[in-house]
Amino acid sequence: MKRIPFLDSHTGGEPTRLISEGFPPLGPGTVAEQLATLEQHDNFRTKVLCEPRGNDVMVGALLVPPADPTCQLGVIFFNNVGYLGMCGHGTIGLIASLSYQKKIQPGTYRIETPVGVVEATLHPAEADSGYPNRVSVRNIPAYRLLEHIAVQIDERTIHGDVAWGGNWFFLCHDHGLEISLKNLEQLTEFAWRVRETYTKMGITAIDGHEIDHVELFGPSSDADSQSFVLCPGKAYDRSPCGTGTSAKLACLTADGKLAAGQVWRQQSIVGSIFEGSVQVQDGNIIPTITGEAWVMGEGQLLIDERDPFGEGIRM
Ligand code: PYC
Repeated sequence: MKRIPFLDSHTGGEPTRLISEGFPPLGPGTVAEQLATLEQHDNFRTKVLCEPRGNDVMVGALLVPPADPTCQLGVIFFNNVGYLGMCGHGTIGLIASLSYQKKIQPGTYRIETPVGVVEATLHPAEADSGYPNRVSVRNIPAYRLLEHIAVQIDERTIHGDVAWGGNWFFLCHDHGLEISLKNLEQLTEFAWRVRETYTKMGITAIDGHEIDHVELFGPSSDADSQSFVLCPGKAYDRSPCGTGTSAKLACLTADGKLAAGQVWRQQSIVGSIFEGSVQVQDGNIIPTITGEAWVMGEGQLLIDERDPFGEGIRM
């Protein structure tokens, strides 16, 4: 029987499963190179994250050694269908989990990800209120690649921007749907059709990369905006999506609707809120996202060689 320790947290409702040991040897390279090696052992991802041990909503965070000497941590994020570039809610979950484990103290940590270095600041907890769990993530630069792309869905034409925030997003406002949990099925099917349609139209990000996250925005009475975010494996993000909020901030900045340092509050479909702002440095838009994560489970995954579903159920 193989045992893999895990620590589960959620950030604004979106789960992160932290795994710090028990994974295949990934070599001494950069985190991007370690990810390339991990992809050759993809059954590790399906074992620890897919059903029956995990589920479609969960994001895995594999803690790996950084190659960049300025970084204290390295991380590879993955989900039910593959690997992420960066993950905002996952970074908040990672740092709050390490704080719960007393492996880190309040302060700023540089983290190497496959798409660049991010900085996470663990804020001190209020006196006597438990482990510090409020985290700000200074992301890699975000930018808008394409603006106001028309996509025909049945008789309707909707429009979206394509932007990078550590993953690729199609951001749409004129979808005509209410961003509400009661519309979950409709929002999921609509966002999936939007993704299928622009992909069939040949609209891609840089290097032909699929735009694999869709964000539908609407008004909010508690924040500046509320969003429904559909992730690559068709699960919706319970959090406001850190990389998706970064992409949104890049578009707002490009449109002159958000000044450097101004706070933008993005609400998820379940009601959780991230606070975001940008700095503009040498023409680069650098988003910072703040949120809280809560640990909710720890233990060991048991891998029994005889288990017919021990490798996980693949999508
Ligand atoms: O918070 O960046 C994020 C994220 C990406 C996918 C799910 N959450």
